[in-house]
Order: sequence, then C-alpha cells, then structure tokens
Amino acid sequence: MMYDEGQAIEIADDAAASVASILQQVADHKGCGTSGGSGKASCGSAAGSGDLAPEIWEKVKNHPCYSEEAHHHYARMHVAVAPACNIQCNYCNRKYDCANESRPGVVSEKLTPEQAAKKVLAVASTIPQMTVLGIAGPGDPLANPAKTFKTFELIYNTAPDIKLCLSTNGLMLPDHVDTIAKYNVDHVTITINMVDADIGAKIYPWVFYQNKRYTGREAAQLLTDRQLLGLEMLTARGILCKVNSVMIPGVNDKHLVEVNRAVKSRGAFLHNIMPLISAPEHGTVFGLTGQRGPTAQELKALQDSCEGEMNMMRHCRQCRADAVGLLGEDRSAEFTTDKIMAMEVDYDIDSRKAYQEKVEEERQAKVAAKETELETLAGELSDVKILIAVATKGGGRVNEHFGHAKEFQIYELSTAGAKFVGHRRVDLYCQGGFGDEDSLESVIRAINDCTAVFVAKIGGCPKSDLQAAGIDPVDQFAHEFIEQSAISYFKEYLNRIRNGEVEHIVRGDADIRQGAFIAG
Ligand code: CLF
Ligand code: SF4
Repeated sequence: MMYDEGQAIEIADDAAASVASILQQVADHKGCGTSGGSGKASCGSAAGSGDLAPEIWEKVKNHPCYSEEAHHHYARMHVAVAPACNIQCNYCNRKYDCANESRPGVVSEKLTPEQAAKKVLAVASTIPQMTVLGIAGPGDPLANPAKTFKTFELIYNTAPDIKLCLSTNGLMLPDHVDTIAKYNVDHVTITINMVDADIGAKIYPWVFYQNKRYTGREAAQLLTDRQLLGLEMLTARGILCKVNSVMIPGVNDKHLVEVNRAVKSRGAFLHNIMPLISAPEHGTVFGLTGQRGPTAQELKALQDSCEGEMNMMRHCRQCRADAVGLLGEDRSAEFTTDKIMAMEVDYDIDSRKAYQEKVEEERQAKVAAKETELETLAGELSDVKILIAVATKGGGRVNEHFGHAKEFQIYELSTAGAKFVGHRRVDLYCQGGFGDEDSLESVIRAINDCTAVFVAKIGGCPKSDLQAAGIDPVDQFAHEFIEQSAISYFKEYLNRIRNGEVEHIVRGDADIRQGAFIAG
C-alpha cells in the first residue's frame, strides 16, 4: 500500500497546526482536556481517551512509551541503523548502545536501511500489535541523518500504519525538523540532562559540532541551546516530544526539577526521568569513578515531585537499539539479520488492523473492570498508601509465575485507586527448574518497599522467604486484571487494619538492580 506523499503531508500540516495549539495550551498550563483541574495534561495513562484531546489521543493511544496504559498491550521495535555519535556522555561507553535510551553494556546488531525496512515488515507481520518503529542508536540518529531518514522513508512508503519515532541527544535537531515533519515522524525524544552549563560540564566532556570539538562549559552551553531550540521548533510543528533525563545523584538530581520546568514551558508532552545505571564493568567514566545511581525510592520521590508540573513516564525499560516486543519483554533474538533475510514477509495491513481491534476490546474490558472496582472504594477515608509488585507477561493481567519473572511492575495503592509507578528488573529466580537462593535475595531487595507481590503461581519455598521478609505473596488473582485485583486487595487490606488483623507498616527503600541491566 502506497501513500500519496503530497496529500499525506497536506493532511499532516492541518493536523499539526491543531496539535501545536493544544501543546501550547499544555505549556501555558491550560491543560488539554485536563483532569482534576490541575491544569496538567494527562497522558491518558489510566482512563483511556477521557482526559485527552482527541488529536493527542490519536497520537498516543497505541504508542507504548507515550501512554503507560498502552504499554501493556502494544509493542515497539527499534532498528540499529545509526552507529555514529557527535557528543560524549560520561555514562556512555561507545562500545555499547547509546545509553540515552539503552541500559549500558548492550550491543545491538547494526543494519543498513534496506535490511532495517525488511526487519520492520517481518516483525509487523509476526507481531500485529507492534505499532511503533523507533530509531534510537546505537549512536545518535541525527549524527547519521542519511541512514536514519532513508529508513523512515522506506517505512513511510510501505507501512503507513506504523508510527515513526526518533530519539536523539538533540545537538543536530534544529537542522532536521523539516525532514522529521516530512516523513510524519510524530514522536521525538530528546535527552536533556541539564539546562545549566556548569552542571552540563560534569556530564559531557566534549561535543563535536560543525567540524569543531568543544569542551567544558562551552560544550554544555552549545548542547543545551541546541536541545531547547530543537524542542521549541518541534512543538511549534505539532510533533509530540518526550524528554529523557538520566538522574545522576549529586550531579543533576536536584537540578532536574528545573529541567522539568524548562521543557514543560517549551511544550514537551512527557518527561521520562531514568536512573543512572553505573558499574565499573560498563567501562564508563561514571562507572570507573564510582558514581552511583539512585535508589528506587530516590527515583520515585523525584518523579513524584515533578508530576505536579507535567506527565511523568515511569514505565521506560531503557531498551536496546534493536529491541523488539512489549516494553518488558525482549524478542530481538527472534529477528536476527540471518533469520529476517530468510523470512517470508506477508505484511497485511487489514489483518493487523483486525488484530488491533481485538486488543482494543480487551483493553476496554480492563478499563471497565477497574472503574467498577474503583466505585466500591468510594467513601473510604484513609491516608494509607502501599506499593505492590506484580508479575505480568502483558495484557494488564497477573499472568506470570514468580520464578519466571524478569521484572515486576510496581503499583501504588490508595483510596484514589491503583497507579502504576515503575518497574524493577530482577535476575530470574527459577533457573533450570530450581530456585536460586541468591536470586531470591536479590528479588526481595528489588521489591523490598512493597507490601505484597501478585503472581500467577509461586512455590512454597519462595513464598515463606517472602513472608519472612514481610512481603505478602498473593496468587488469588491469577490471570485477573491487575488494577481491578489491586483495588480489591487494597480494600481488604484496609479492612484487616480496621479489624486489627494487620498493622500497617511503612516499608523501607529498594534497590534498582544494576546487575540485572547488564544482560540484554
Ligand atoms: Fe523507542 Fe524511545 Fe520511541 Fe519508545 S523506546 S525511540 S520513545 S519507541 Fe520507550 Fe524504550 Fe524507554 Fe525509549 S521504553 S528506552 S522511552
Ligand atoms: Fe553515548 Fe548516546 Fe551519549 Fe552518544 S548520545 S555519547 S551514544 S549516550
């Protein structure tokens, strides 16, 4: 199926004007169909389209990064067509993928644009809920503009139902805004770690721009100026922008509140504050100097403090540059270059659409179930809040065995309902059919701030160790919807407090598992 390019761009221009005006309202604190009178536009994370303008909802409804709710149902893929980079970040070792999106230590298989296009069509025909193609490395996509835009052009012309997404350090962004708009790249992420060059000089040793190498404060000033200009130009065109920031304790952690304000005022839609992942074996400057990353509660506190200002992304998985699948899973090994080249591709837009309609039905059922359960909480007066960890394979259901979980999704429960607040990667507890005690200890440390862990199934051994650690293992909601189950559990928890059966304890902090990020 081919697009009429002229017609598509004309339509896109009209829509862009409308979206730009909505984004301006967001920036002006007027909100875009705001909820609760906060003036903050919601990313439709829980309530579906209800709290978003229709133009924005169309853009985010099946983008797994721009809508927390969509990430339970829709997948994205990356193609690693962009090897070069034009800056140096102290959290990056250039032997590996760009750490602005990936976790450190991951190496992706590089592709030509033609190989990448074949891969996209192969994945789209195998995984019909794959709705977004992102280019996020392994270097900076805009330091490789010919390969990046050739790939987008090929997909724009052959698979118009796939949303195009780009992630960049922003240095070259102002030069490419027209081309980004021309290919309907409707989602752009800029990694902005500072708006103050003194702080920037501690993060970026150099920047290479127009055949000249800049260092120190001058490099950081150049980078921040270009990033903010690029952001303004994109939002003026109605292109949805997300800002990624790496939280580096003692360097930019307090400053990120200022970054949040600066990007919100320029119309950014979403802010994704990610933890620094730093270990000596990554070979990065920060890894070698012992710069630590934040704890789980430090990260959550910063995200909570910025949430009053704008939408916060809390479900980022710091994906590799050739990631494929739902955000919590990695199916890249099924789509290596050898396998793709041997694959028969049957790209059928109608069957993809039919499949996605089924996904929407399930999604609506989930939202309805949550809302019904939420009504039963009405009138509850309590300021108790707890966190729970959930083992899930996707679909918004409690459907993973404890021993098979590679990550747990974290929900905060209160009388306001169940809110997704993050995830914790863990090492597999069950290896070759046997539980591993060291892994169990690391899992407990990763969810130590949680009152309960919801699983589809759990063995006797880990169950008693979790109970000894004060974490309630819950398997009564196997294969049920997560939020509905969580609200039901919370009501019962409040009852048990009232009856004196449990004493509510505010739990401590938890580890962000640095080691769990090293493997792909
Ligand atoms: Fe990829 Fe990034 Fe697009 Fe998503 S990822 S280019 S916006 S399609 Fe998403 Fe992955 Fe986090 Fe990126 S979870 S690392 S935020
Ligand atoms: Fe590494 Fe990405 Fe920074 Fe370039 S922009 S140095 S690839 S983290």
